[in-house]
Parts: sequence; C-alpha cells; structure tokens
Amino acid sequence: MTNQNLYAVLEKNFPKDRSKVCLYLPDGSTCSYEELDQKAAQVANLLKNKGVKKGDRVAMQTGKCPTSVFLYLGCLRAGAAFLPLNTAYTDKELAYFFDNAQPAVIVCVPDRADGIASVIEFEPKPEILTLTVNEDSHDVGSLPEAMLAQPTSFETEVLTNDDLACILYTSGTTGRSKGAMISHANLSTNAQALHDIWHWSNDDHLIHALPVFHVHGLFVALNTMLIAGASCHFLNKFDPNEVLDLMARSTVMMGVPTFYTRLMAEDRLTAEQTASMRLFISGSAPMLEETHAQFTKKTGHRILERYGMTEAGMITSNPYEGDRIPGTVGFALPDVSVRVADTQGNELPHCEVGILEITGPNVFLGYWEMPEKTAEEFRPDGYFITGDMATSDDKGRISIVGRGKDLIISGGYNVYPKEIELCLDDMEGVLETAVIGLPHPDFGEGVAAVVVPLPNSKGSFTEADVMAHAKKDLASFKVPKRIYIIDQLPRNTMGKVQKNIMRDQYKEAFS
Ligand code: MCA
Ligand code: AMP
Repeated sequence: MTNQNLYAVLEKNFPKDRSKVCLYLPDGSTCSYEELDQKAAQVANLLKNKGVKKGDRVAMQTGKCPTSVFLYLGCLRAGAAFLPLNTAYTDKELAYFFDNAQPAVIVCVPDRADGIASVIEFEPKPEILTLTVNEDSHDVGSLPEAMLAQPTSFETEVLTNDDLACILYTSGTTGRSKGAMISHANLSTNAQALHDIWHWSNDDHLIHALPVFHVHGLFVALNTMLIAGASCHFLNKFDPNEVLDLMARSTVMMGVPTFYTRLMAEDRLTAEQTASMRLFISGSAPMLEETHAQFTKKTGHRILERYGMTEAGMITSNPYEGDRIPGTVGFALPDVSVRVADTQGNELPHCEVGILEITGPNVFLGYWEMPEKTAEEFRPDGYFITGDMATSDDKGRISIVGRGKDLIISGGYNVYPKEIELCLDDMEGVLETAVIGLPHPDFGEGVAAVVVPLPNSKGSFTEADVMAHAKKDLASFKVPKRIYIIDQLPRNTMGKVQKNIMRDQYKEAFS
C-alpha cells in the first residue's frame, strides 16, 4: 500500500539535494530540507516516547517559528492530529477547545502555561510543553530541549487517505466552535492541485508572512511550497517594508486583502521592486475590485484571487493563464465540483444567486464529536453547504456575492457575531446586543457592537466598560472596535433584529 501520510507525499517531492534551504529566517539563518526532515523526526520520536498514538491530538498555541513547522510535520509523521490555535485566544476560549478536543500534548509559550494548566478539566491531563523565541532568535523551551535527545530519523507512520491529519476550529453561527477534521488526503490532494494550477516549481521562492495557525498560512502556503520542493522567507509577521525588501529575491506571495492594501500605501511598491515576482495570490476575504485595479496600475501584476474555507481548503481559483477577473474567484479546482443551489440543494440556472455547495477530495471528514452538526451541513448526495452566496456564469466561473451565514471577516480572521453577542449579553446591566461588521479601510470589515442597557441600568456603563468586558474573554481581533449604546434595537414586524438597518446607520464608523 502506498503511504498516504501527507508527510510521505511531501517528502517524495523534497529536492534530491537536501542541503537546499527550505526556510530563510528573519535573523539571516536558514533551515535546509535535511534539517527540516531531522527535526520533524525528533518531534515524532518525542511524541511516540510520550505515548502519543495515532489520532491523538497535539495542540499548539505559539508564535511562528521554525519549531512550529517541525511540530506540525512531526505530528504528521507520527500520525497524531495537529491542532493549531490562534495566539490571540484567551484562556476562556482555549478551555472550550481543550475540553472538546482533549489533546494529549499542548505546546504553548511559557507565560501561558500556568493559565492553560488551570483551565484543563479533563483526565488524563495533557502534557504541557513550552516553545518561544529568545532575544537571539533561537527557539527555546521544553519542546526544543526535549527534541535534542531524540533520534533524527523516524519511520513515517503508514496511513490511509481518510486518516486524520489536523483539527482546525471554526466558529459557528450559534456561537459554538466546531473542530473541522481534515484528513491527510484532503491536504495532499489540495496541495498537489494548487502546485499544478499555479505552476509551482522548485525554483520558486515564497514570501510567507501569514500566521501558521490557519488554513491559509499552514496549508495553502506551507504545503504547496513543500510539495514543490521550493523555499520561502519565513517571516514572524507581516511588515510591508520587510516584504517589499524581499520581493527583489522572491517569486510568489500569498496574503489576505489587508496585506495588499497596506503594501499599496508604500511608495516603494513599483513595477521595478516587484520585477522578479511571478505571482501574487489573495484570499480569505473578498478583495475590492478597486484594490485589484490599483495594484495592477502600480506594479503591472494582476493579483490572482482564490476562494476557500477551513472545511475544504482551496475550492476555486482564478486561472494562472487567462483572465483573472476582479470580483470573481474563478473556477473549481481539478476534481472539485461546485454548484450554486437553492435552500433545498437544487442547482440554480447560471447567474442566479444561491448558496455554494461543493464536493471533492478537499472536503473535510466532519466536525469533531459533532455528528449531528456534520449531517446538517451535507446534502444527501454528499455536497457540503458552504454558507457562501454565489453565482456561476455559463463557463463555471464563480463569484462570491455575499454570505448566507452571519459572519464578519476582519483582516482575514473570521468573527461570528453570535459569539460576541453571547459574551456581551453576560455583562451586568445589559439587556441585549447586536454585533455587526462595518466597512473598514484596513481590515475590510471592522467589528462593532450595538448594546441596549436594561431599563434600570441606563448610564451605568460606558463604551469603554463594554470593550473591557469583551477583552477579558475574547481574542483581541474579535473585540468590537466601536460600541454604540442605544435604547432599543431596530426590529421588523416579526420581532427580528434588523442588522441591515444598523449596518447602514453606522456605515461611516471606520471611514
Ligand atoms: C490584529 N488586530 C486585528 C486584526 N489583526 N483586529 C481586527 N482584525 C484583525 N485581523 C488587532 C490586534 O488585536 C491589536 O489590537 C491591533 O489590531 C494591532 O495588532 P497587530 O498585531 O499589530 O496587527 P497586525 O500585526 O498589523 O495584524 C494585522 C494582519 C493580521 C497582518 C492583517 O491580522 C493577519 O496576519 N491576518 C491574516 C489572517 C489569516 O491568516 N487568515 C487566514 C484564515 P489591540 O491593540 O487592541 O491589542 S484561513 C481562511 O480564511 C480561509 C481558509 C482562506 O480562504 O484562506
Ligand atoms: P474560514 O472559516 O476561516 O475558513 O473562512 C472561510 C470563509 O472566508 C469563506 O466561507 C468565505 O466566506 C471567505 N472567503 C475566503 N476567500 C474568499 C474570497 N476570495 N472572497 C470572498 N470570501 C472569501
């Protein structure tokens, strides 16, 4: 049987000469493919020695550093399910994920270890390992320390297509997060498809400035770079000036629309500065047609916009050759089928607006421990209901025209209003709240909350109090950047809160 382990698939495509650099790091140091393989082996050996078995969860909440990549690859090699978590999550948010996924091992930065230990309520208690980067840019902590004693070779676990590779949490319209179970084949087929349609080669050099705890930075960027045997500048965070410097030595960049709007504010973004680049890719949130046009005007490059989601990786892409049409997200990836359907799942004629449904090797296995949620989001014929409103033209080109789900996308991060509303509703003196997304020049959408006090609590709290309450429990990117305290929410005759009226009323909030 061919080993379907994603690591085995990636490894087959590693360069013959493994001394080739894979990661170029901000301090000028590098990591070769040989080193990557050995460090991933050390992680896998360590996990096995700690009794981690196939399918056991290994959670990571750390900053971006080479060891975070070794940990990801080591989990794949050992057959453990990697569970990356946004560094902004608070202890309260983590408590939910840990309780739900019950990881065997948690890797975190040292100053979060006590807080994390205090929220663990399940047995057996997970082992907590630490990882951070010191002032000399070295990865330190109990994880890198323990890796040192481990052998540098490891026989990668033989797995089948449907074996679990990762769990990524995605919030839901009910406010309750769901762990999307992603298989080895979901990832390898998606990486191979992106490699092919975006014409990757081992000469490519990627600018990697995305976080590695979401699909975009972890799978779309890293897996595709690795399956090509290519290399990347592995940056801790997005800094437009650093990225502009690197463009002279790179060929591909991937980013959320905020990366592009921030780059465009720089005078150094010119055709000369980007001359060696062959491909700029955008996704995770809609890019304004105006951003596409201005970027082309400044650089001569046409940004390639693609569309995807946690549950399915990449779904559609504008073509590498041929028209890249702003406002559209292109065609279904090879082997992926898409249809625009009515609320019953019946396919609609071209150009009619409906919900996008998809099927293919990229579609996830289901939600962790939530079979009823999984069933709700699949049609009997196997199509997954994305919740995105779309149209399809007669050639199959897809445009995302809105969201059927109540979702805000801020700088590429998803924020589900219900989760924020539940948090604010808990505040003393609050009767009810409505959370909305408003146009934001930097983040695309910014989070705002409309708050109604109880009749006897009017004047008892301020906008700043509401923000402080939210900050206690919610990741910072979810905290509303504007608060409006009003007497009552607008409702229609059926009593339903009319968010569209509030979105219109406060639309200038961030302009
Ligand atoms: C940071 N802040 C934000 C965001 N990022 N607020 C709203 N939305 C955000 N995205 C807040 C911080 O909490 C902080 O608030 C203040 O802004 C400044 O923080 P800082 O860290 O300096 O921000 P930054 O470094 O400039 O980050 C902005 C960013 C980053 C570079 C746009 O958010 C980012 O890397 N976004 C990419 C997200 C991504 O990878 N998405 C892919 C998901 P305070 O001062 O109050 O603390 S995968 C996906 O969606 C699907 C599958 C797909 O299709 O790809
Ligand atoms: P997530 O749940 O974090 O995986 O986010 C996936 C969601 O991001 C999708 O369901 C879409 O709503 C949105 N999205 C991703 N890429 C695009 C894009 N190019 N245009 C519009 N929306 C996008």
